[in-house]
Amino acid sequence: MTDLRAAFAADVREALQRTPRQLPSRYFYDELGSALFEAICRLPWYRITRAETAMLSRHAREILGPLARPVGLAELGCGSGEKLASFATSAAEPFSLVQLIDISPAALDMATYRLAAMGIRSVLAHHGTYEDGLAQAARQRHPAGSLMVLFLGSNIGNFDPAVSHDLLVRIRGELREGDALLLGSDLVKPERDLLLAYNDPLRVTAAFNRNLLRRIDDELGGNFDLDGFDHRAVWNAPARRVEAHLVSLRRQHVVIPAAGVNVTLEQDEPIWTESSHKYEAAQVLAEGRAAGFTQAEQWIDDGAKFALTRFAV
Ligand code: AVJ
Repeated sequence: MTDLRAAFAADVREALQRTPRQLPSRYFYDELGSALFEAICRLPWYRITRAETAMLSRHAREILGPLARPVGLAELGCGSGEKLASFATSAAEPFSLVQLIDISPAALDMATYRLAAMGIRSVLAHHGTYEDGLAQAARQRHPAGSLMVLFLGSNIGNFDPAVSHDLLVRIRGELREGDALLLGSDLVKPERDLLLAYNDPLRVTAAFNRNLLRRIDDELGGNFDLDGFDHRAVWNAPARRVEAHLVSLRRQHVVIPAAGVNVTLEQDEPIWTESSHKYEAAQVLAEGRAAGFTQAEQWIDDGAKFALTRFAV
């Protein structure tokens, strides 16, 4: 068994044994999952990607303004690289080095290809978690100028407050004076908008969620019956997050040989697969400060309710 598959198996086992049962959202992004996420980004009800891409393009020069040249970029969770490409086009200046970090090899290939097609060839791709990729990116940064870490798309929203704080501290710890973090955060908005974004009428998000079971069946020999689960999105107001669940439609036995899992799910029992935290704009600034960043500038899309914040060291 490869290391990656062993880690997948161990994480699935650990999460399914919790109360309530869970599965880790970072495993959504196999090849099919990444393609389904790309489709979600094009749904009219899911506005994050379009809003952020437009802001990155509109404010590129301002965002880069105070950074020492040449600027090197490192994007955590670059996905297909579409946002980075649009940022680079609008920036209209060369970057010393662009580093891509993603958990999905398919996404890294796509992003590298996209940047190469634009003539950006000083690219390093790091396959792995944010923590490992970030450490790699710091080690391999271009010696001159500054480094800007991009953590976009409200990817930070998948983490509980304590974990996201630790991640911001870790990012801050890898940066030097003159460097920056560009953080994309989805803001609190009316519940009906949130539920449409995470339970879309085309059911693409439901497929994205269920694909995690399909992946476990394929890669770990699981016996999940995809028709035996309903996708459910709920707004947890006190915790300020949308939660995605897969609800067991009947009492059923789940066996995943490669993960050593043998459990019984009751009818209506949920498996909690994802949290997408939503923020107040001022809260984002406070969290940056709590992580040790001293300066911040923020751009807000009032229609989509999305914030881009540049934290400087
Ligand atoms: C990529 C984690 C930011 O939480 O909004 C989209 C993933 N899940 N629809 C999010 C997602 C369901 C997305 N992030």
